[in-house]
Amino acid sequence: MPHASGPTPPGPHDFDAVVVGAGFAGMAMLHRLRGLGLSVRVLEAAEDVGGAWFWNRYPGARCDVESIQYSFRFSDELQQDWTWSERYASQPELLRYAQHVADRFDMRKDISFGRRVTSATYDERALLWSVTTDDDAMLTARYCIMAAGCLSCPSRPEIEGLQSFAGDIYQTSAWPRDGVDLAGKRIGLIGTGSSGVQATPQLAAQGGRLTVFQRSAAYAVPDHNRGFNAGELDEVKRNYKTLRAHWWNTPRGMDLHPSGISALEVDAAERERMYEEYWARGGVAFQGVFNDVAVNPEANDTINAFFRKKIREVVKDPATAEKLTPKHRFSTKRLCVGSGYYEAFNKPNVDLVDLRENPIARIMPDGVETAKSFIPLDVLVFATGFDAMTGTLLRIDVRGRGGCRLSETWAEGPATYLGIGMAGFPNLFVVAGPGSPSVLANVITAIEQHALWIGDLVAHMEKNRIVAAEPTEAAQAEWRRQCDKSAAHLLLVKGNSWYMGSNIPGKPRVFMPFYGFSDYTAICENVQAAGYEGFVFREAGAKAGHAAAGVRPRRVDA
Ligand code: NA7
Repeated sequence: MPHASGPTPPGPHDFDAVVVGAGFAGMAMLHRLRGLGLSVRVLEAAEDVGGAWFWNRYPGARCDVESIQYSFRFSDELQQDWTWSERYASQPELLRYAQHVADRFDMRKDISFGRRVTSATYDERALLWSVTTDDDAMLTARYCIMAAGCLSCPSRPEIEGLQSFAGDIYQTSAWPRDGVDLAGKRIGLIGTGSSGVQATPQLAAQGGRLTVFQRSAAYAVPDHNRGFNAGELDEVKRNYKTLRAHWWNTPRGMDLHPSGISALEVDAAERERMYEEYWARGGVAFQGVFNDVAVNPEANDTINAFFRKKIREVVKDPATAEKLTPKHRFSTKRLCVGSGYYEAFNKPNVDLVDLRENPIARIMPDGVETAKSFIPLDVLVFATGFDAMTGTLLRIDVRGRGGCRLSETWAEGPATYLGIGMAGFPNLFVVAGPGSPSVLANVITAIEQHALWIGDLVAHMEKNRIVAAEPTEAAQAEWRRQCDKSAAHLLLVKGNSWYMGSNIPGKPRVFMPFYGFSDYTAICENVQAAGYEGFVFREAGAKAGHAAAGVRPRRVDA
């Protein structure tokens, strides 16, 4: 770990740290940094905490990780007091949980709501970050922590005539706070990823007509959601410490009940029995069924065939069943979880448009014209996903040393070290972003690991009078190779998904996360044990600090 001395201590500043985003990542960072005795200001675009669970209020929105696992572990009192009502928590319950955490730890006093960060600029002389928001306010801080989420920059395709649509347009990821009255409406739903799959049965139940526009068919497993049996939660709470330690040491930071066996080492009857067993278990744990379905094309063929069979069993019309059968390999996109998806297409008021054979030609004021027909609509719902992992950070004008722009250094894809730091951007740290397990793990667990690690790094800097830390270019380049290597065996990297940037036209095709939570935590621990190998530290010089150039910025108050 090279040390360079020389810079003076930071000039006068508003806060020790600014955190961008008050979702679970921002809250975890606030808690951690406050625990170090630092002054922290969190800037949040929404009017409340919750991040993804504040915005994604579409009918049917629900977490695909079990609630007992999708929750913070940093406070035993918190996990003992909070009682989940369902195996998979709905959006309203998750939002209540986020609000409970904010209240319980008195977080709101350090959060400014309704302020979207527009730029973050590093002042090399003052060793400070200047962060501006969309109301033209600015604050300065020694550390800038980006906790803005991986799935928080919505993507809506440009379709000819969209502006002319006279009905209502909604996006699943920006659903109106007070809900929408869709009773009896003719609804067009575009997109059949996780959100579209969860929304479909709910929209179909509104009594009107639902037309689902599908580009890629979904692999959708039932969640078999339910309340908890008597004593079930008590048992979990009694064993939380052991359970959390076990989940922490898994490749996904959660329990997928892996069978540990190959789909090819059992005969067809046993394979079928196991698929049915894991189907009955439901949820993302379905992926634990065999250890090679996400890796080996031959094993993968068997799971594709199982889905084909399942869809045919459920969907009565064979032509619709065929359209609903995915043509891409299982695991090359994120597995969708939700109940009643395939069943919805048996309802007389639900239609499916396969956009591969019948693309949208244009949107008209009163509906959608496809290559083959016209579909009259009152409402259009976009469930078309996000500019994932990089979109949120890149819409902030981030400038580091020498004025270098993040948008330029990431032009070929995200470049980070451990997914946490970036060369050229001292003291800017990212929580659960690109280059880390984040979206390929239980994201709350991934967030907590980052909050701990970044907190330790900051504590080390404070203790040793280190005023600036950033990774070397070499460490960053090597990390790119490590990220690619982590996933090289997965079929995921051969497919088209938002993990690869494929859903956004013109986005570089790069595997953006790191695969393997437990491998990742081990690497982070080694880096830390080696004195933060890969980072360059700058220690405070002897001279007194000097003020930031220019006018002193207006302070951002709560
Ligand atoms: P996803 O999973 O990215 O799904 C988006 C869906 O929208 C997917 O079916 C896309 O088809 C479809 N899409 C995207 N662009 C178009 C256009 N131009 N025309 C038609 N269809 C389109 O986003 P979600 O919100 O469902 O889920 C995101 C994550 O949030 C999810 O993984 C959970 O973690 C929560 P495609 O597959 O690209 O052919």
